[in-house]
Amino acid sequence: MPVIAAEVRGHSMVSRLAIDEAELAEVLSRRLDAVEDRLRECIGEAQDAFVSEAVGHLIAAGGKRMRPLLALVAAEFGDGSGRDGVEAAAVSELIHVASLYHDDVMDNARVRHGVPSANAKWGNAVAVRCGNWLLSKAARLVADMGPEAVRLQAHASDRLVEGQMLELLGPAPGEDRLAHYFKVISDKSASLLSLALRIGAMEGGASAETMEILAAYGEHLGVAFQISDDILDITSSSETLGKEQGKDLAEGVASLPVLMALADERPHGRELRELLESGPLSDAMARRRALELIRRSTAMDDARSMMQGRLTQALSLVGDLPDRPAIQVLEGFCSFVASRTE
Ligand code: GRG
Repeated sequence: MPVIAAEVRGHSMVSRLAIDEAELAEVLSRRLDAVEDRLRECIGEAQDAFVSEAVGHLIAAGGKRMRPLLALVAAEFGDGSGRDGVEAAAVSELIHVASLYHDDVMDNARVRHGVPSANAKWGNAVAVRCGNWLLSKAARLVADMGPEAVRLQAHASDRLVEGQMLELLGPAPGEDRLAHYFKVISDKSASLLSLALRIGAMEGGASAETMEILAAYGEHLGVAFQISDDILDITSSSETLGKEQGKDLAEGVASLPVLMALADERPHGRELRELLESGPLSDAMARRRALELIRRSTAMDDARSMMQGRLTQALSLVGDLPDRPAIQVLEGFCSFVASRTE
């Protein structure tokens, strides 16, 4: 497997969340190391050196490891008789990375985590099979976690794939576009954050009630996180993103900032409507103009306040959890998401 990116080795999320309790930060960092070992072990199980390299490509290239950290934090809400959440963490990252391989094929993305995407390096056929390999590996790990974990993982994978399909299809005639957007992002993004928390809590031996609260927190956090990603797609440069900017516009996908800008009654909104009526913006000049119109409208503020609303809902759930030091990490995740678009 290639050299692991510094972002992963340095546990960037643990540092970014500025966890006050040194002991908790240390435990989580140690467990994240164990997750990396587990992921490497999984990749090493490939029967062929090329398969191992290809499926390890995006795992090594970087990523924040948000889902693994959420699973580990959720395990902290157990009754003390459970396990550390490392297996749940590895499962959630395998599924996440599988979805990135597929996503890059669908978007014809050339770059991911600042390195050539698998499809750019080896073609679509290899990239799709890498995604399938990783998803299957996750299923094998989950099979050893018991039937309830299998049921939860199947449900989340189902939502992931269907969310992506719904995004591709766009809203049905007459369907509310905003409702469609929220359905898509709940399914394609929030479902996996929620799963990570749920199976992490299960592995840690948390009560059914705690699991439900953590899963609901994950749904809100996941929706807010995807909104922040959609805002960054408009506001950040391709260099900062580590992938192409304005991806949604190029594909004709109306993300929340776009939907908000389209509703703007001022001349900006009218010009944007005219531009987007012509279909996906494959022309770079038209895309630049659309990005400028969206940035100048009230859309960014509207999108940010909807994101904040979901973070407030996530935070209110945290108050219902058993009082553990890990609570501050869940609060930290909310601050992190809010700060991404400041
Ligand atoms: C094969 C599991 C599978 C799914 C196929 C392609 C697809 C269906 C789903 C894609 C869903 C997708 C890419 C949603 C976006 C989720 C998202 C916000 C990704 C970025 O997450 P970060 O920022 O990623 O946590 P890093 O780069 O940090 O790992």
